[in-house]
Amino acid sequence: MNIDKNQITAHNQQLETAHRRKFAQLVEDLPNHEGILQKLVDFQVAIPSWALGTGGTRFGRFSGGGEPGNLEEKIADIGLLHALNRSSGAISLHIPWDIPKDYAAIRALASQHGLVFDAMNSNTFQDQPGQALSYKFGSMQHVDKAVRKQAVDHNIEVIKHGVELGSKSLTVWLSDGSSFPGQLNFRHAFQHTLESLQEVYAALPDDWKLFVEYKAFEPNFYSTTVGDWGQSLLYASKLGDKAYTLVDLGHHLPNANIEQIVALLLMEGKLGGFHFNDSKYGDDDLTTGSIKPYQLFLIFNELVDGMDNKGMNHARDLGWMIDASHNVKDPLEDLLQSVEAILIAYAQALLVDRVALAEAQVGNDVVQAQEILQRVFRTDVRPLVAEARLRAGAALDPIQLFRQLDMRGELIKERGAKTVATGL
Ligand code: PSV
Ligand code: MN
Repeated sequence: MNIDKNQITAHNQQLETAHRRKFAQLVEDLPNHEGILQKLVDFQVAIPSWALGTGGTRFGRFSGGGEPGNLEEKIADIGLLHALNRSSGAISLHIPWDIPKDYAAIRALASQHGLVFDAMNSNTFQDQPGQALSYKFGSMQHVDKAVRKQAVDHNIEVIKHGVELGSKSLTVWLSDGSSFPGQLNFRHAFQHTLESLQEVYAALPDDWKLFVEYKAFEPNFYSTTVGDWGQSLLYASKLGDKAYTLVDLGHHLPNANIEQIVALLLMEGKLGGFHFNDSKYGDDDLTTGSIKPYQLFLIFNELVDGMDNKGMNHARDLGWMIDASHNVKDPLEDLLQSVEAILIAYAQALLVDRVALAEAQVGNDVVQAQEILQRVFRTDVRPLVAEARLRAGAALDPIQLFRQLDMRGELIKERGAKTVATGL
């Protein structure tokens, strides 16, 4: 199903008077809001092809109905999101869950929806039907060179798919590690992984980036071979200029100071990509901003500060993606909520008075530093984000419109109630 422009206009007309009032009140004290609005309009968050179905846990999966059954339908779903919020203009594919059969047709369909192809994701954490060798004991770290080669070849294959689609980056997330002490020689595992990554890196086109994603634990529960930002940075540094660390918010041990991690990675020019989600306990895959919105704001505060310090373009110079797919919400509504939370945190970070904050820091004025940050965090910037949407031709309230038009009902009519999207 498609959303008609007129449906968006009609929806916006219903809400416009109330919106205008709230927006005018908010910007009374914000002299620079025009520049901020443009940044919000430009900011795009990629949607992963595996987040469009209801996620499962190892205990079960409860499909919500109308889930996309193939890549074309996944693109259509992201097209719907983008039509509703104009901030989801990119798709990130996971191979082999979404192998494109006809590149030209897939490219044409994506561009019809205003979508570009963000980072490609390889998968050596699952065995695929017919696969010669198993990843049970790891892929790039494996003691058997033949397994490592299979993992390297798969990644090179993923790059080839990406080149055909116009993607410019590859994200490598490895589940490699060990579950019991003594299982693994850590040095050998690191060395094998590095050598494997070097082979993939050698196949990377000149204008591509390689993102090395880390994760503290799961599915391995004793050690992970790319377990934290230090290890990821070590690989990325040894690989070369086109290799970067990718930060997934759910991949840290509890209470990790992620804002400090991103500040230092940016300082080193080694932060490449970002996976948004939220969590209470681990890699919970909850909606971004649903549990720790203050942390999200603090992370964005460092992102904006660090990118500005390097003269980076906020919208283009890092890969922004949502990586979440939990098991109880409508996945499309959930993604709309995540994008909204990201834009709110970004808008708040843009509002931080950096001159005053620097003064407070130099003066060791701890109280004032906290006041500056929390003043912004406690400001309701939703009218600013809504205004950016209005200017971009999107809906003032995407979730409300999604429900008004009974889009899930329409998708179920189109695709059936028992469809299950590929993914985890
Ligand atoms: C792993 O937990 C991860 O964050 C990686 O980015 C994967 O590619 C993605 O989730 C989907 O499994
Ligand atoms: Mn991730």
